[in-house]
Amino acid sequence: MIKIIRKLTLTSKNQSQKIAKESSHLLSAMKENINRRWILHLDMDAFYASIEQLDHPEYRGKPVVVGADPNGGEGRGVVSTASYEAREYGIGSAMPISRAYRACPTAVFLPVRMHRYQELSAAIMAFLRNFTPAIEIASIDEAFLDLTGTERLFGDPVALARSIKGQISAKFNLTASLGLGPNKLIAKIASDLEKPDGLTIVRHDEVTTFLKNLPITRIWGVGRKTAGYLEKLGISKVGQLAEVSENFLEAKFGKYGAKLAKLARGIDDSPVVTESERKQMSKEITFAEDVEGFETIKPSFIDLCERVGFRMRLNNFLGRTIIVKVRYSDFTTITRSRTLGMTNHTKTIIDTVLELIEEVDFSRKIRLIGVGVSNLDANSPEQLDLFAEDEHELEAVIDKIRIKFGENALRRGINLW
Ligand code: TTP
Ligand code: MG
Repeated sequence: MIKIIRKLTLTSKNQSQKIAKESSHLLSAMKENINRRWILHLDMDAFYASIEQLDHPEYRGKPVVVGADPNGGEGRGVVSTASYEAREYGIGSAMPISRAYRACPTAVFLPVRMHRYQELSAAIMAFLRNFTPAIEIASIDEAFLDLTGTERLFGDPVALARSIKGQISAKFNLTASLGLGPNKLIAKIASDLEKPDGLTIVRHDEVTTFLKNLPITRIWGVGRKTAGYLEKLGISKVGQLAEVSENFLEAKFGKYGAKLAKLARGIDDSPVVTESERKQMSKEITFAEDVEGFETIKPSFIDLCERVGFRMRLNNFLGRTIIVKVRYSDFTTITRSRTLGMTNHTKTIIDTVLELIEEVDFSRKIRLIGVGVSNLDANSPEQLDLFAEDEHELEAVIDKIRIKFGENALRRGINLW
């Protein structure tokens, strides 16, 4: 009897040990799964300029600058982007167009053909949706894809990233740079590292080594001011920043400091936010050099309105509140907003923004401007048809025709405003 009891106790002890072992395996597998996200970031190379070179073979291999009219070096406004050939001359986005002209007067200077870029952007994003519904369209030429759990359908995420890259260049005749990593931060840094036409894979156990020697400005939110302060302390590499205590950074930079400590260690839990989960659509430009004067800055505001409006229509969104943001060179920031009826019409956004910025002081040097629409509502297709009766909302329909049949199918009066 004693033997039997002992045996029973032994069995149940063994069993409970086995169960404990299994559940700890399960837990760590689950934990690992949580930690084992695979995020892909894709960013097209020299997007506007590459499209110009695609549409005009005679511009291929030449320095191409897309943006404001250089007007023989007297032009106002800024560069939207430059081809990699033009970058050799030090030309880049947000630089005054007059400076770009001085750097390379023989470059091909072209105006922005926003509708053409939007048309290709829409096609590329639609293609990317084939791989995962968890896609965050971060800008006109940039998206995050959460590939976690897509293995069963598409196999290894590393092979999938390679295949997506190949398919983009085969389908669209444009190159993209991709970064694959355990989170958005790493994926974004990775996609930028080997531009153009790059593919950088950072596996989960490679994060620390990957970040170690990168400059701290690669980390989200580390701008001139933060970097300047840290550099005075002798911290210029991410690896050095990762050794600074979270408490210290929090004491110095507040809430962002705590986040910064995590980012420096490669920790970023931020989710890929799909368009339907988005609370606000906004777009900002940080000028390469601080700029002043309404006439200089107005085209950039209009450009931002175009980009925000298109993305809203692309995603069937309507929004109520239009917001503008202006950050001066001393980092003081002002925002102005106005709440209207529901809209996603570029002209309404532009009209409202132009009214809102009437109160802005353009005689001071400006570092950054932004345009956003909040109070968003997903629009149903039925609503869209209803609105289409209205002249304003016709634009949504026009976009769709344009996306389907190409830019020349319908052309909007370019100087509508
Ligand atoms: P980016 O992806 O920042 O630049 P890019 O695609 O031209 O070059 P890269 O190879 O470095 O990615 O921006 C995408 C497009 O957005 C760009 O082609 C033009 C537009 N844009 C502006 O109009 N103004 C700006 O200040 C920036 C940064 C981009
Ligand atoms: Mg790009």
